[in-house]
Amino acid sequence: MGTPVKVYGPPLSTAVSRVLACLLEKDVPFQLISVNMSKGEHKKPDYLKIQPFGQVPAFQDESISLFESRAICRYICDKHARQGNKGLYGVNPLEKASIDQWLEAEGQSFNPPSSGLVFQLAFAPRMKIKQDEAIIKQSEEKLAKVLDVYDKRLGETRYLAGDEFTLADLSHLPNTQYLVSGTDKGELFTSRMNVGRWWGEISSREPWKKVVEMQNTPPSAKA
Ligand SMILES: N[C@@H](CCC(=O)N[C@@H](CS)C(=O)NCC(=O)O)C(=O)O
Repeated sequence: MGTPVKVYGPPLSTAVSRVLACLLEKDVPFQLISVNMSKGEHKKPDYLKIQPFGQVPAFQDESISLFESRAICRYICDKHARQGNKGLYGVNPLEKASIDQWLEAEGQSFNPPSSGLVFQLAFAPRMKIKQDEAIIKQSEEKLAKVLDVYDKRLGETRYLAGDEFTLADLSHLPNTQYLVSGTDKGELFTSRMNVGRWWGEISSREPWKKVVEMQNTPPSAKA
């Protein structure tokens, strides 16, 4: 077995947790490297060499450093196509096209309103930042429209890209976890029959449960 890949950033970050979920689905050993964001470590020159935007996660494997959680997940799946969950990123161009389409839908349509809500409702109070009611209202309305499309799709197929769990579903886990478990907006998901069924299925997968466990383990309790 080679050297474990390195993931920089806290599991509480949605983008970091996306990469962790992918690594666990693919059975890829990793080393999680702490980046203390409250001390601004993600803006320090050494860190900016591997993540020039000063965000988490950053990722290193062999000679490559990567940023952007969805690009990192695609790389992990391509490199380790034959291990762990082998169908996570599809096994042929047709499957990959559908997975990529729904991954893009997540990044372009689902993520903007859902991450807006996560920030306003879950992070702003912890950071003692005043919540912006206009952003909350606008994000909720936008997310509801996206989830109507998802509900129709998930009435036709078990998962977004077809009948198997893929990277497209996985990529929705981080924001949805916060909204369902940490805010009063969970009904956006659970009140929609097919979206609610889908959320129940994707959030009960062992790799994701492990990520949630990591999020709930205080840094001091980690080995
Ligand atoms: N599109 C990026 C987003 C990364 C991102 O927004 N990370 C947040 C934490 S979830 C962050 O580092 N925020 C601190 C900052 O922007 O200064 C990805 O998916 O990796």
